[in-house]
Amino acid sequence: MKNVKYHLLSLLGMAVLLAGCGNGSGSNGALNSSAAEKVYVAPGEQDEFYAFMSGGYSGNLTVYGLPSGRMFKEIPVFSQFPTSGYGYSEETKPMLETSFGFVPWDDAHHPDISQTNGELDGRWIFINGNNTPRIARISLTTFETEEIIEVPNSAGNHSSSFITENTEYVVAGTRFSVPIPQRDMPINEYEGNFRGSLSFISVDPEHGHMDIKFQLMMPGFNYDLSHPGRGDSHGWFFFTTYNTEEASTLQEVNSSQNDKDFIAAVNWKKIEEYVNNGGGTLMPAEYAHNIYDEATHTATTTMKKEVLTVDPLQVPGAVFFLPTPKSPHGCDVDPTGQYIIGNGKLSADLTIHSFDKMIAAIEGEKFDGEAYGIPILKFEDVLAGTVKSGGLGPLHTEFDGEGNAYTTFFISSEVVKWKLGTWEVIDRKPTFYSVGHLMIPGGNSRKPFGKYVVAMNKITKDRYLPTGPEMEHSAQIYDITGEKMELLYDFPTHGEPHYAAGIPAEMLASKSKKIYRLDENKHPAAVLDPSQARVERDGNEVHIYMSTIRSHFTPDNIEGIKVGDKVYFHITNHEQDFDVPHGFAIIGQNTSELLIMPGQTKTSVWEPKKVGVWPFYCTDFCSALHQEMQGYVRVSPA
Ligand code: CUK
Ligand code: CUA
Repeated sequence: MKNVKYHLLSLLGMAVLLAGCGNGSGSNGALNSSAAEKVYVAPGEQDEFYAFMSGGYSGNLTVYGLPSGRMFKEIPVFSQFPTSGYGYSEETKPMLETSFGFVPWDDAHHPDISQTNGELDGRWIFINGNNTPRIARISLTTFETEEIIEVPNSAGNHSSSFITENTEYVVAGTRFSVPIPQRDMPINEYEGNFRGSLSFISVDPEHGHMDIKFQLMMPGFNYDLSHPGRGDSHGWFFFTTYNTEEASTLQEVNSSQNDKDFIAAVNWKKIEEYVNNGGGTLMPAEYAHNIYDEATHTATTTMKKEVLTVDPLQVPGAVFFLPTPKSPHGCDVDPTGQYIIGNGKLSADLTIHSFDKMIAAIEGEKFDGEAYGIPILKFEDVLAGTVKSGGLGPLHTEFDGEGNAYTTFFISSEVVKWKLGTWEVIDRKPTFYSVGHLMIPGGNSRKPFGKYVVAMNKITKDRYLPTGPEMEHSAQIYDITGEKMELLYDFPTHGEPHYAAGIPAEMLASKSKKIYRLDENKHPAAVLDPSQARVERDGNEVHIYMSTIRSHFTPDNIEGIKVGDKVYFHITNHEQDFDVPHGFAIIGQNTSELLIMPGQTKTSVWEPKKVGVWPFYCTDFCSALHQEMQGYVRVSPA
């Protein structure tokens, strides 16, 4: 076994080397004019799909159009964003509060759109922060991050954030197992002492507010990825695991010794019932819950103190392990909910489990031992089939709704199309290079929209003009309407997209919010009429209540400020036209500019250090008199 593993790992290295050799446009992609026509969106015309791509280590979410590959927006989520002042303005700083303090960055991997009856409903999109475990909810009306909840007892929040069929829960699983509760102990005593947690976070159907309903306390494996059951398997959730050896170091020799790791199958409905009947144990746990209120344009943080935990052994029949070769990564469920696909990243074949067979094996109590009291099912009893892919390093699978599945292969750098049920390979196309996730709009729901698959590649190399040592990652869009896939186009992405979620444009565009109404602005420092604009001093704090409209600030010239003061600019944008923000920047400002949307109030703090007369101005070219949007602050000695 070890030899095979070393062989695969060295191939992994080779894929990276080979990537540099891919030259000669003949094999490198789409060259014909029909491909160009398929991605061409003429000036003034609009794309057919929105694609929301995770930003990876940028901590944000980017919005693209498909098929054009044009980037429309970067939505700040876990990272401060100077472009709009997110995470810098007084109103948005609370969004980035955690039990570790202010954490203005994260690593965002898996966006997932809210669903009703297993179909995309376009209300919200959720995404995980991996590093300091958090889940965010973003409104698909305003495209603003509205809520972030921290996940306690978790570390490397990776098997997240996937949504159950009616958005009952957004689910977050731990990648790293850790001591729970955290404590000082030797790392090499990992085995049997570290634990993993799988968090079921309820989503209030009206406002989308999140609340940790329960955390399932699991053995100390790594919980890598997950997906909900749907259709027949609705009520279950599936998680891939690796390091079921519980090695405390994952240098190659120690990990991947087991021939098979597991997919953990969790009957969350059963646990929900247990919890609703008073089951579970409240455990002290500190975590932040941050909510942005659209009426006040302001976020607030609540520190929570405890979380409800559930020991799987207390709920018999709720958790089972399905043996799955070989360090599985992706965990995907087909649109019918019948097939659970585990992609062993150190395996060439794909393992497909059958939900019906799993239920039959559970009912027949046909177990093959247990791990920490959790029954292990027999591999043969739950196996639906194997795809002899011929590829290497399978990672992730999406579905077209026509009975086909598409799996990415990192090492052999390709997308393989195969048929559900017969397991035969239908087509394969190279990616440039070393693809991670892929996305078909709606491709992880009961109703995929088909048409395109987007491959998100890890290595860019020669695809674009060189930009020094660092290249943006590259995405590729393929037409999947025919039997064979056709590569249409490459486009650069931002940060490192892992997963993405796509949705027909018509489901979002018509309900996209165009302005915030000034008469609905409930910000406590809002200036709803320029006559209310004023300067108020309170000790060494100065509050400037300012309004702005093309093409001036009220007030504009401000005197009476002293070195050592803390000056709050509360600025309300009085415009009521779509897409007319005003900006605000003042010399020496060490936070960020503000970008204030029509009807909105935002606040920036400035602590003047030097005596003088200092200008401020609007940073967004808003009218012919934009350059006239200015003012001065006179700063006198303390
Ligand atoms: S992971 Cu990145 S390629 Cu975080 Cu979903 Cu598999
Ligand atoms: Cu307001 Cu430029």
